[in-house]
Amino acid sequence: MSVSVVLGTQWGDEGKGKLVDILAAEVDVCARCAGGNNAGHTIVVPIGPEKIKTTFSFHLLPSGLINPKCVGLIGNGLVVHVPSFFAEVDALQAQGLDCTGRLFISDRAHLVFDFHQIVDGLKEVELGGSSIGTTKKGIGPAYSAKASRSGLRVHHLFDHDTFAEKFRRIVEGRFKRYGYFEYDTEGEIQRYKVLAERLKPYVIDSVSYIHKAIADGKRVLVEGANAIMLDIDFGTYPYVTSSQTTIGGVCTGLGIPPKKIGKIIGVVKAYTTRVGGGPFPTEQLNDIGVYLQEEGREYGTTTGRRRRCGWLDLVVMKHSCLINGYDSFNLTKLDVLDNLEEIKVGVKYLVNGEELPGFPGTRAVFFKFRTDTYKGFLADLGVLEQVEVEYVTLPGWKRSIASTTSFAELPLNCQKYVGFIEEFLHVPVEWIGVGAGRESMITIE
Ligand code: 2SA
Ligand code: GDP
Ligand code: MG
Repeated sequence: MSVSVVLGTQWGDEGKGKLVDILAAEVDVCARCAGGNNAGHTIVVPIGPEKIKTTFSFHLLPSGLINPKCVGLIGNGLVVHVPSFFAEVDALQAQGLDCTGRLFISDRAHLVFDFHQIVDGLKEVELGGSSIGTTKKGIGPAYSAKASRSGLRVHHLFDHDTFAEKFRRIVEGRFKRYGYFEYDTEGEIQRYKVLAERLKPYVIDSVSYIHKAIADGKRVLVEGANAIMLDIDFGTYPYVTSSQTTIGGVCTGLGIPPKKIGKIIGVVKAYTTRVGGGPFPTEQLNDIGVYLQEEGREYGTTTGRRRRCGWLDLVVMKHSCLINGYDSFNLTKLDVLDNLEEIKVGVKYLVNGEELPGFPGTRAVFFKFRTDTYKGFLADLGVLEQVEVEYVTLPGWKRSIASTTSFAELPLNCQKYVGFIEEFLHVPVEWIGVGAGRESMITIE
């Protein structure tokens, strides 16, 4: 089957970009299906004859573009901030990566404007103490406009008069809702007239394009952005992003039927991180959290924010497997655990001493909670804030695995850690990340 998919299995930043970059050596098209430039993928690759370690940061563009033969496709499911798109194209060009003629955007993708970003910030202020902790890239407001059928899509840029008229109306609507904020509406309209000309060569009917690629036997790799726990349906709503970051989003975000999808690969960080607000049952607000944050260099690729850190949560992972149906895993950042005496893994959620049968919301259960009359955990976030996590403690391996190139070379306790995850989730680990560089990846045949 010619379509493979790489998805985040936790709260994002598992290291999807690095695997996509490696797999892109063997693919013809690398496509994004959801999200926008809220995503952040950092890839470290040796460049040129001197093999100078170079770091690339991708936000909106597909990470497969580092392979010069790979075409990048931004599907209909994305929201695109055009100035940021060009900023990324230019930054890659400055690093020697030319995307000319091999980067395309769907005519159906929705547009994110600066006013969406302003509104994103205003909405966060309105939420006060319960703010989401968004990236303030305008993602939520742009997807809200899409859902309420008032959004502007890429194709609208090519009918300037109609675009200008709709744009003015939309901005007026935002002023009515949020009060007047400083915004040069007419200046923006003119700016987009110029941007539209520059964007023209990138815009295609992405649905026909991807179907032709599949029919021609081209190998397509779909790069997931964010991750299941940030999915608008299956994540920790409302502390989620506004797109479908799960397997369904691959079909709706590119216009391909499920039967065309072959392999589904889940990227799992050897511990857990989360950026922004919301429940995080295995979070470690102690020395362990600080250790993971520092050893793992856990800072947001897009915003530079510190990521919250905790142990691997296999209850989350079970939920993740159920929704996305992974064929195999890439376990990443295993090297970050090198110096730990012992490593904990969350295996059960308990409420009032009783075990939940799964991640809240995966199965309706009826328990006594808060009051006798409250009838079910369902997907109530309040439950997640109350759960007590039961851990299994595994011994650490206390040596560096950074230069390991095969599974057999890994210390026995490290192999056991990998085996524990595989057995618990019934999904094989196919790759193991032991460092940030492209070369630091063990493939298990
Ligand atoms: P938004 O901006 O509306 O999508 O934010 C909603 C929630 O989704 C989270 N979110 C992310 N979580 C992890 N990584 C993301 N990408 C960047 C990275 C983040 C960064 O790779 O490091 O640089 O801060 C990402 N994008 C969105 C966000 O924290 C909110 O909880
Ligand atoms: P993504 O959003 O899933 O693509 O992940 P990010 O790029 O936002 O965050 C992952 C970070 O971990 C990046 O800085 C990567 O360079 C780094 N990384 C990826 N895999 C590994 C690994 O196996 N070991 C270490 N130490 N770093 C890794
Ligand atoms: Mg990221």
